[in-house]
Amino acid sequence: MLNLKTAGIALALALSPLSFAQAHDIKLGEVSISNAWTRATPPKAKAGGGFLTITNGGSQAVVLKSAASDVAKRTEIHEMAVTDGIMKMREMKDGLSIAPGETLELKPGGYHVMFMGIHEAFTEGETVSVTLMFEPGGPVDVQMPVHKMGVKSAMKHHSTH
Ligand SMILES: [Cu+2]
Repeated sequence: MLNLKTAGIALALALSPLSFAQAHDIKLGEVSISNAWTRATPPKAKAGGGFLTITNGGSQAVVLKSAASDVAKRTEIHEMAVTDGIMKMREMKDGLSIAPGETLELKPGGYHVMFMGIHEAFTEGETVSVTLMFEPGGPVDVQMPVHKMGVKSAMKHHSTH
């Protein structure tokens, strides 16, 4: 005879979801990609930024060479930095190199994926698809959930999940 109380606990464990961080992690060989996100844009916006965390668990450097997406005319890898007191963005033409053992966070105010000439505004709750080209490693498709307009981090904004 099955003990119903025990069966109930077993079922609850079986149904408990993976943590979201784990569910969103993407493995590309020794490289893992996590916490990919973007944020909503004003209706007439021409551009949007994409963010993610890249961890290189391997023994050689990997380079995020480029990015591509159907949502924009051009998709570039950018750096945002203060030069002579002015916040400026520039394209990282050679890509972003991630040393062995290094974790690099692309985030507002720093490195980011730049969607230029977006065809439609990004709407909170939707998802933006982007293909990232790593060397070595090749292309990997990443889904970026669209968070609230103006948020600085995806971490404080998990209520919609
Ligand atoms: Cu930019």
